[in-house]
Amino acid sequence: MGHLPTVHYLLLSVVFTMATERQQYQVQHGRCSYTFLLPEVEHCGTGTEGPFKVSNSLQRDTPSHAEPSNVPFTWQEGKLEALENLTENNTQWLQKLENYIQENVRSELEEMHQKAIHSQTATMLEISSSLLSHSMVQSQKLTDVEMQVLSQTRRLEEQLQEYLHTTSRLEKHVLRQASESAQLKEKNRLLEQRFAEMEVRHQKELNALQQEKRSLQDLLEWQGRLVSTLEEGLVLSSHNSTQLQRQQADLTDSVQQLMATVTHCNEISRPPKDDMTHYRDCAEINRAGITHSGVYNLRLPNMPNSIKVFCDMTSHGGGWTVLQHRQNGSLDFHRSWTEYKQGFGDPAGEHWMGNDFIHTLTKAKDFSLLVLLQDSEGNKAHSHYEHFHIEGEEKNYSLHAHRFSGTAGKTSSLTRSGTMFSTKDHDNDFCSCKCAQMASGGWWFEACGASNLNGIYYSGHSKVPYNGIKWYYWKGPNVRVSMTTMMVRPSDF
Ligand SMILES: [Ca+2]
Repeated sequence: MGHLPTVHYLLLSVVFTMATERQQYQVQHGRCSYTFLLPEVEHCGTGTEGPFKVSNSLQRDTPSHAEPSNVPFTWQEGKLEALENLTENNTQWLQKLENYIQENVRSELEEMHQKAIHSQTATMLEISSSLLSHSMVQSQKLTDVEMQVLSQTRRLEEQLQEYLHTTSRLEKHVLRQASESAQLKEKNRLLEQRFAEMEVRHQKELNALQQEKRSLQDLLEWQGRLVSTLEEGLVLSSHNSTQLQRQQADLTDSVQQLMATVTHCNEISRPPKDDMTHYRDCAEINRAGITHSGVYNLRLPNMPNSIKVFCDMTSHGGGWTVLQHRQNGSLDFHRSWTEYKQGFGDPAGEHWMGNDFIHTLTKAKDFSLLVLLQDSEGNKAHSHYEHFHIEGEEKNYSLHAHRFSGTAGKTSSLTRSGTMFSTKDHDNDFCSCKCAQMASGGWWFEACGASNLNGIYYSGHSKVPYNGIKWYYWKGPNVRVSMTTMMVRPSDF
């Protein structure tokens, strides 16, 4: 219905054009123009053919003022009829025009409608596209959210699995703990039972021990009484022992007096040739023509008694008085100061002459010392000192030996001059220790020195210990010495 004003406007425009032009009509509608040709009236000629002019102008309801009012009715009727026909034609034409216009308008409307539809469609498409893109974005977001949800779900599932696993483990642990707890309870019960049994047993034992203790106390009291009795007996025995010791001392004195008497008788009854006992050393005996090695008596100056010595008449020219000799280890050399002072052993075998005799012998004149050695393999060597003597007991038998030579080492193994003699009960060495106890035997120990011919005699093939016989610079500390001899002879022999 909104198109009706437009149609009226078109009609007015058509009317206006028809009034201005003849036979050809043009309608302008927007950018389009429409041209129409109207049919000519057959019975109406041009102005020259009659007094009535027929034009294609619009029908007028009122007659023109120029026309005369005295025109005959027939002609007027004819004219009216022609006008009616014309009007009818025009009306038809207008109807056609209207139809045409309506048709065109409809097509326009349709076109507009189509355009509107297109526009709306485009808009809709645009909206759809926008919606689609929006939908895609939303879909992407949804996908992301879905992925996140899936990830979360997966993680939760994993955590759930882990929790389940942990729970299972904990359940097992709890079960195991419960089992162990039950076992422990059982053990505890057994232990308590055993403890109760032991307590009973210990109580019984304790009772028995207490009874035993009482018995022992009784026994102890009885033993105490017995000890007192024994002590009294011991005092009596000691008194008897003292008496016995006195009797022994008296007997010893008697024996010594008898021996002195016997010795005196022997000296009185001995023939004059026994005056050899007055030789002061073996060199004198040798000089006297006796060249057989053996035991001889010497009488040293200022010595009350003679002394038996061994004279070596063969080695190194003979005439040697032997001070010390070892050959088989049969004699113990770990002796006291007094024993070394007086001498010990048998001159025919292993012996020590005695420090007092050595001092007396070597102080009388200038002596030389010869040391003979032999190892377990039979190898022999010697060390010689041109000058040798020892001092008296007041100077602890200090050693003096000079002018060394020989085959038992290029260096002297004997300690330097001035070294004092030490025994296990007299420590005169230069060591904070006690060399005589460590190294064994009596010797001129320095600290403790390179020699000790009075050490322990070791046989066999094992390594020689520190307390063995030692002459260090001969073959070192490990040589096994099987024979030693120390002997002196006047330097001028
Ligand atoms: Ca010492």
